[in-house]
Order: sequence, then C-alpha cells, then structure tokens
Amino acid sequence: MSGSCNFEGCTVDETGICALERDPSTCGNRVSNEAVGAISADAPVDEVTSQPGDRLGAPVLEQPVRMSPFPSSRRLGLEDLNAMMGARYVNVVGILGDPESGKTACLASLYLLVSHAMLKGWSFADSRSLAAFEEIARGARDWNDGKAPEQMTVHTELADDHSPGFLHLRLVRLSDGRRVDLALPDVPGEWTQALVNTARSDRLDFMKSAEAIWIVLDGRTLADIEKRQGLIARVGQLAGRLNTMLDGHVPRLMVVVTHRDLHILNDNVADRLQKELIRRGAKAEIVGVAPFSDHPDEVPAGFGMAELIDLTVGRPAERPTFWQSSEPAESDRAYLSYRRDR
Ligand SMILES: Nc1nc2c(ncn2[C@@H]2O[C@H](COP(=O)(O)OP(=O)(O)OP(=O)(O)O)[C@@H](O)[C@H]2O)c(=O)[nH]1
Ligand SMILES: [Mg+2]
Repeated sequence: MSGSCNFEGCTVDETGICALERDPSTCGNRVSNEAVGAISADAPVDEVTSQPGDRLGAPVLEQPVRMSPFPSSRRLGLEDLNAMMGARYVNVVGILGDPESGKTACLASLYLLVSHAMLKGWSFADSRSLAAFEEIARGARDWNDGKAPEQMTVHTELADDHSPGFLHLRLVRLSDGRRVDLALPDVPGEWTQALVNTARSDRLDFMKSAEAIWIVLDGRTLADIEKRQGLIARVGQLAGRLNTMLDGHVPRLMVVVTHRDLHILNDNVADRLQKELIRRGAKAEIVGVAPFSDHPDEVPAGFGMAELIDLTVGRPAERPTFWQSSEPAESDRAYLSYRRDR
C-alpha cells in the first residue's frame, strides 16, 4: 500500500503504475478519488446525492393496490354489461313505456316473485344487482298499519340521464334446467316520450343488442275510451321509430298491458292494437300483467309475469329423442317362443 492508495501492495507512488492496471486518476482505491469512487461504483452521482432530500416525508412503504372485496350490487352500467356479455350469453331486454305505465313495477314484482320462489316455471340462480332490486322493491314493503302504500314504486330517476342502469337476474327454467341471464334496464318514461316525439334514440343504443323488447302500456289508459285511441296511435309511432332505429331488425316485441287487476283487456282493443302494429310492419304478443294488485283475491299480485318471462326467453327448442324407445310389442315375442311348445 502506498501513501496515496489503499490497495495492499500498490506502488503507484513509486512507479506511477497502478497495481490493478487502472488509470490512477480514476481508480477508486486512490485516497484522492475515494469519495468519487464510492459513489460511482453503484449509482450516478446526481441520483445518490439527491436521494435523501427526495425521500424526506415520503411514505416508508408502498401502498398496496386496493381491491374491492365484493363487487358492487347496484345497477350495472354499460361497461359492466359489456364485460358480462363478454363472459357469458346475456339476454338483453329493451323496456319502453310512458311514465307511470308500470315498467319499474314489473321489475320489482319479478324480483319479489322470484325471491319468494313464486315465479311459475322458474327459479332464482343469481343476481349482480341485488341492491338495485332491493331499492326498487322497498316501496312495496313499507306498509302503514297493514295498509298497502298508494304507490308501490316511485318514478325512475337516473343519476346519469345519458346512460341506462341495468338490473341483472339469472334464472333457471325448471322444465329443462336452462340458465338465462337477463339484463333488464330501468329507464324513465321520458326516454320513450323523447323517442316517440323527437326521435331521440342515442340513449337507447343498447337496444340494438336486445333480444326482446317490452312496450309497457298502462291498462287504465287502454280502458279509458277517451284516451285509448291516442295511446294506440302512439304505440304505432313507437313501432315505426324502433324500425328506423334498428334498421328494420326489430327483435321480438311484447306489448305488456299492466293493471290487469283493474281492467281486463278487451278483445276489440287488442285487435286494434295488433292492426296498428301490422300497419307499421311490426308484430307483437300482447300480455296482460298485474305486477301489483288492488284486488288480490281476484287477481294475485304478479299475475302474468311468468308468462312474460316465458315469452321473453322463448320456448324451449324441440329436441329429437336421442335413443328411440323400442318397447317390444306383444307379437315380437313370437320369435323367443319359437318351438318352446315342442
Ligand atoms: N294496482 C296496480 N298498480 C300498478 C300496476 N302496475 C303498476 N302499478 C302502480 O303504478 C305506479 C307507477 O308504476 P311504475 O312502475 O313506477 O311506473 P314507471 O313506468 O316505472 O314510471 P316512470 O319511472 O315514471 O317512467 C306505481 O305506483 C305502481 O305501484 C298494476 O298492474 N296494478
Ligand atoms: Mg320507473
């Protein structure tokens, strides 16, 4: 080791040659280069000298990435619906109808029926929007001293008036065990009015993926002779708008007439509705429902909802018998009995 070098046996002071064959002016073992050497060995000068100042007040540990323990069970937005549709087959249903016609009531009633195992032919499998269903069904549960509330559901208002909120329900069909995922939008009646009156359809773009569309009509309006014709004409206009919006590819239509507990749809009115739809190039099934009932002894609450779901999902496809049964007829045994009597 020489005076200016820490390396054992180095004679750089005497010979001018570094024992490690390095350039003496940059060798880290030289006393004059030590500070620089220590720094340059590991990191750039700037980084090391600036570090202590930068770390002051900084968190000691990295914050772990937070994951929500349970997915939200509120209404699904369009992104949630897209993600779900990427993972499994989803039956999107379009639900249209004037304000107060009974759209939300149908959804609340469907949820109440299925949650009490009372939806004929169907059983509950899952829902990603239980909180949203609970929210719309809450009104039907708050009874005052055993008296039913005036309004079972309240007018639908969305936090974002530009994008719909969907309710999800997975049901199992008891007849064949088929599972269906229904995506049911709960949108305000004003959206239907805007479509009919001003052809505003941007918010209803999701209907292009719909497998069935419910046009919900207030049965009381159809029963009222003064208002009836106006409503039938508007249904025709709506069918025309749908035809334009969906480029002629209108999915299965269902005209859902609510308040079946108060009024039975007259055959003559049903005919006029059908004629109006045919005039517009549309075809629909008409279903009378009573999501809630003011006369539960005559028409139970939830009347017609199972039929509506049957129609929405479609009838089960006829499957050919895989292995034909071949029961032996009486005479077939003749071969086995051949000569037995001899
Ligand atoms: N008795 C009886 N009441 C019903 C029936 N259908 C709906 N209602 C009531 O009619 C009112 C209006 O129904 P909603 O389902 O809230 O109407 P909506 O179409 O969702 O209306 P908006 O959200 O304003 O577009 C509610 O108080 C329901 O309880 C029915 O078949 N029978
Ligand atoms: Mg509503």
